[in-house]
Amino acid sequence: MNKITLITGATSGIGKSCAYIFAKHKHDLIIIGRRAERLEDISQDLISKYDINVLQLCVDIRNRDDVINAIESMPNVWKKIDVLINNAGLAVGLSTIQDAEIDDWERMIDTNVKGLLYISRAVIPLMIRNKRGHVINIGSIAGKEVYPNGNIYCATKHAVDALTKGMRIDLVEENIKVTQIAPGAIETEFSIVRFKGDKSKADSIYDGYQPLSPDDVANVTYYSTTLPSHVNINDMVIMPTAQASSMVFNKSI
Ligand code: NDP
Ligand code: 8X3
Repeated sequence: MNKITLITGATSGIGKSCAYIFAKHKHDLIIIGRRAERLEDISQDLISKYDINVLQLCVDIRNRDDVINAIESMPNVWKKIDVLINNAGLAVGLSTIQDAEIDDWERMIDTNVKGLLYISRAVIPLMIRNKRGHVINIGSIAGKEVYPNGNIYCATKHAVDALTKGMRIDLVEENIKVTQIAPGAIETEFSIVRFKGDKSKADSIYDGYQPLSPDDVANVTYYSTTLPSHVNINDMVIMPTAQASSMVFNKSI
């Protein structure tokens, strides 16, 4: 029987790459995102390429009732989730505290912290019932350091860092692994979302050095699930070679 992996934010970037890598290794997938057409296209492609089963859940993870209903109403066969990848997340804006749009703060906190919690609260009891599981939270270098104008996004990713540690303590008695993957700069739709569709500003973030690709991050995410049952990666910081910290880049190569 194939393992079952649930991925939030599977319509783009790291989540989409994880879908392809886990599918290639014969995991059946529950894929979550808000863009229904992309979920459908990705599902069809995965099924035809890898001959796996895919369940699409078109859900906004900020909506607590929708998250609970979507997970509860899955057919029982899908409730034996082996791996949960809490990946959906975003930065919106890059401003000082005094100038920022408060609505941007709400989107980041509601998605990166509360959405991750709603999904986790719905899925973890299923893992406990099955007496096994692996929760992987996609954090960020922004959860380890704070950079100018990063304030709220950094705070949400520091929350993911703390929640990962808290989950690991709460779940140690339940045979459930908890891992954080904390990447540096990756070229995805992340910066387009952060700069609200301004593509040239988004592209300029990756000028002069080679950022990570979403496949780079998905590969280490998959690797963390391949270790023996007594071995867990607690926390992995993965950076472009040309990035030493949030603010220090080598753009001379
Ligand atoms: P993308 O913008 O490419 O992908 C984000 C994904 O999250 C999309 O699939 C999007 O799907 C989904 N998503 C966003 N909001 C919601 C929501 N409310 N409900 C359901 N799904 C949602 O960005 P990345 O792949 O780069 O980001 C993935 C994660 O990686 C994020 O948590 C981000 O913070 C983190 N990260 C990114 C880095 C980078 O430099 N890119 C570095 C470090 C961490 P849809 O729009 O269809 O809902
Ligand atoms: C995304 C990386 O440095 O833009 O989490 O915060 S950064």
